[in-house]
Amino acid sequence: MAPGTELPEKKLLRALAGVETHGVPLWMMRQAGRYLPEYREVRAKAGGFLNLCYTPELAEEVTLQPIRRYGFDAAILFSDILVVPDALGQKVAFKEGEGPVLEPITDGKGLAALSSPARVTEHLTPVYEAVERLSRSLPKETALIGFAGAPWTVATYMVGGRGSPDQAAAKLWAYREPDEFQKLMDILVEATVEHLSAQVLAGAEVVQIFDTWAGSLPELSFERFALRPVKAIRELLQARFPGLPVIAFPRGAGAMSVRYFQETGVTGLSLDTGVSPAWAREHLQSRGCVQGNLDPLLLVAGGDEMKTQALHILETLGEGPFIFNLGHGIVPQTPPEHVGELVKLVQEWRR
Ligand code: 1CP
Repeated sequence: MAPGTELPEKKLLRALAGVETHGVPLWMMRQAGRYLPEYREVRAKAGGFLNLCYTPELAEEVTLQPIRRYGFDAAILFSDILVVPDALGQKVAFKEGEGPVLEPITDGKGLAALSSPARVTEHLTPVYEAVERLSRSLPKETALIGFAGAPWTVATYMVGGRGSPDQAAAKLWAYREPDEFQKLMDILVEATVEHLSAQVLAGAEVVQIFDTWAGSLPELSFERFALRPVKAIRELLQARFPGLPVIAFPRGAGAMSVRYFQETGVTGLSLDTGVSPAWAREHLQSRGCVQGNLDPLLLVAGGDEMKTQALHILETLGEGPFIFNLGHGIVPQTPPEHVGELVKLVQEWRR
């Protein structure tokens, strides 16, 4: 935080600034979505997932739904990481029951056909309008999180054309022609900085960078394609917005998280379920705020097992700086009442 800046009041922003929070701030990745009946209703009306993302009133409404139900400390803009390839001119479709499908880009010719990364924000104005609406409609204690995918993770979808268990198409391109693949990274760094900057200008107070597939890269590639692009994005953003809190989620990074946190210089690190809380306390929390990391399937199971494991996380990391979250997104089969029980447990912990 810049010298002379006043301490923030919102609990989530206080945790990120490393100051006392009076209770643990809490939100959940994918807190808006198919597990909520009110989401499914809006989604059915919207006629297509991208339509939902690009209709400001509807994106605002589904962002607010989990806040109304549970009073989370943060709202995350309802959108998707794949709006960036869409804005770059790649064909992106969300097929019912199949997930996202893109027309794959596999060579320099495909890259040359993309539109300018400096201009992605022109296509994405409805997204920023949703952010503006939210910054007016959210309760005053709720922080607003903007987000984007990290270049590596977005590239896995752009190159593979869909989600894949091994990210083979992107990896093979990166291994065979690292310099050409780097051009895709450079395009995505620039596009991501523009996209996140526009969200901040519209009212986002924090940004989160999702690197869902970071953990599939071996060390040298992790350094080049996961760590370095996120470091560049963080630096460029904070040059424009000094003190802006940036959270990164390098899923599966394991022991490489230590260097990643240090070298990217991000404000907060979101931990996946595989990270030991005690290890994170020792190696990560001294460097800044950590966030995580309950298994989303514990939220499906509920009951004593969910409570015991949530308390284990709270007892280990709860002194802070800490934000309670899941280790990955809420899954559609989650009973909404289990979310309510977990929220109550976190809110009542040591208060
Ligand atoms: O039909 C539907 O309703 C579509 C399901 C859905 C939803 C609710 C998709 C398609 N995206 C989203 C919203 C979304 N995606 C958010 C909203 C905010 C919130 O958290 O409430 C966010 C932050 C994302 C981010 C996202 N999209 C990631 C990174 C985080 C993660 O979960 O790993 C990734 C990898 C995507 C791609 C994507 N979009 C949708 C799906 C089903 C997928 C995954 C595809 C796959 O690899 O199988």
